[in-house]
Amino acid sequence: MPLFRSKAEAKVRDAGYDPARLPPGQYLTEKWPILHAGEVAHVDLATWRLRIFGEVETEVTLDYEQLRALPATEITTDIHCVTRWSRFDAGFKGVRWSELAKLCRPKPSAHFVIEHAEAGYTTNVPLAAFEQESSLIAYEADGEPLPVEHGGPVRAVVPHLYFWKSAKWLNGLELAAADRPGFWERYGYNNDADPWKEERYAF
Ligand SMILES: Nc1nc2c(c(=O)[nH]1)N[C@H]1C(S)=C(S)[C@@H](COP(=O)(O)O)O[C@H]1N2
Ligand SMILES: [Mo]
Repeated sequence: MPLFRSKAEAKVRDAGYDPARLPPGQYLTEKWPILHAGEVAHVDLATWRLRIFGEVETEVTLDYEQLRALPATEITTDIHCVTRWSRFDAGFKGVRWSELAKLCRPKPSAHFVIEHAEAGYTTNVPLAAFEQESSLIAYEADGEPLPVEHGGPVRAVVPHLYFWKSAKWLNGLELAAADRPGFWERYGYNNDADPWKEERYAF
């Protein structure tokens, strides 16, 4: 739809951004939409754990304090939802996969990560996606503790893929030898989810 595309690009230009930052079929939103299946999960910080398991030499379980004690990284990134909104310059702070890899030591057979979240939400990505410098296990957004409606206390942020690949209310990272479709992937979303290739749906 070239008309929609040019309108969306014009809005990006008017907002002072380079239109080249907008992936095909997306539009810019200034606010941060809240999107998830089911209810907001209310996670108790005291009992929250991140379990890293599967194809690892050492299974690791971190509580919130232990996660916060690891070297942190801050990123500013654009995020893209498959429902077509994009938000620019979202700020996140958290821990890179490289830090967690030092603790769990992935086996050579580990090629995929299944993100596990509250209420059974899962999503699958290649381990290589997690290894990207812009991917984080995030506990802050825009300088504040991650709001519960955006997945607090801890969510995944894999911003180069459509945002359903970034599980809110994260509680597990399963390293897997073989790929396994997650929640939306089983409902026909594209397994690869590259917004620049418009990999929205499987068919
Ligand atoms: N646990 C969980 N994480 C989830 C989802 C979900 O339904 N449950 N939805 C995904 C989708 S489709 C999007 S676009 C983003 C939205 O994140 P936001 O609400 O912080 O914008 O969360 C992703 N992570
Ligand atoms: Mo989404």
